[in-house]
Amino acid sequence: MSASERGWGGRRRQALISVLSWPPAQRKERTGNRNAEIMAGKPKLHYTNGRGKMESIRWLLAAAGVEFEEEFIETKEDLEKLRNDGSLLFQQVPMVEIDGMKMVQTRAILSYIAAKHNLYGKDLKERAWIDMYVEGTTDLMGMIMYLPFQPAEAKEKNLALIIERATARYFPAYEKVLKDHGHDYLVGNKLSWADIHLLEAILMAEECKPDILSAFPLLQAFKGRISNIPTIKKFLQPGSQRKPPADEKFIAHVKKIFNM
Ligand SMILES: N[C@@H](CCC(=O)N[C@@H](CS)C(=O)NCC(=O)O)C(=O)O
Repeated sequence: MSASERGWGGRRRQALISVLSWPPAQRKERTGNRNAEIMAGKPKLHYTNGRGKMESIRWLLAAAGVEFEEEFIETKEDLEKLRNDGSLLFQQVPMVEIDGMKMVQTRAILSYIAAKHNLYGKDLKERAWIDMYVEGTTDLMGMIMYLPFQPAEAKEKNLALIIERATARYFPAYEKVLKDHGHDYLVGNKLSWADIHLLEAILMAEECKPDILSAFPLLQAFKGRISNIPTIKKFLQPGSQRKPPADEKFIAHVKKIFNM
């Protein structure tokens, strides 16, 4: 490192330390976008205190080893406040404050995080495969996510459909991918967003039917491997920011917030 680089680093550090000592309001007023980004800190997630569309974002951040804060929407008024503040581009959540942006649209948030943390392949083709695998798991998880919102009389039929789709459409496809290339991960022989998303989907599907992986030995091994990655292992432990499956009481609470 040259003396001038050291000097720049030192000056920059000093400047940052001095800026950080200002009260927050003054900091906001006096710093430009660049400093706002430097000091952006932990991403802040705005959603209910449940899984929904935010859960995959929590998973991806946790797997990438990124600490995050959560501000829960507990009432209709909390949601209205975000809307009135102009914080929600399409008046919807999930919303994530990250790197000076207020990001909405789950898929956009996820791909930003995946790219930023090197979980989105090394080239366009790897990205294309990751996208395809992620869309498949998104479709399966979407079916599972909406199950508790359905009327009682539709639930049994829809649960059977989820199990059929998981075991006859989605899991055979991922099992084949792992079998064909013989690698530990879905894409590029390296952990990616696709693996993290698939593990999330597997665990959700197992909540529907505990032995749902019985005909898929490679997916069973995959589940064990990916669950043991230290950041993911930590997220899977009690007390993490991972959310439990929605129960009746929570569904009623969410319906009130979103006027459903
Ligand atoms: N395409 C959006 C859809 C987001 C969405 O439907 N959010 C729901 C909560 S999970 C919402 O904000 N609903 C209120 C509304 O649409 O007005 C995404 O994937 O993030």
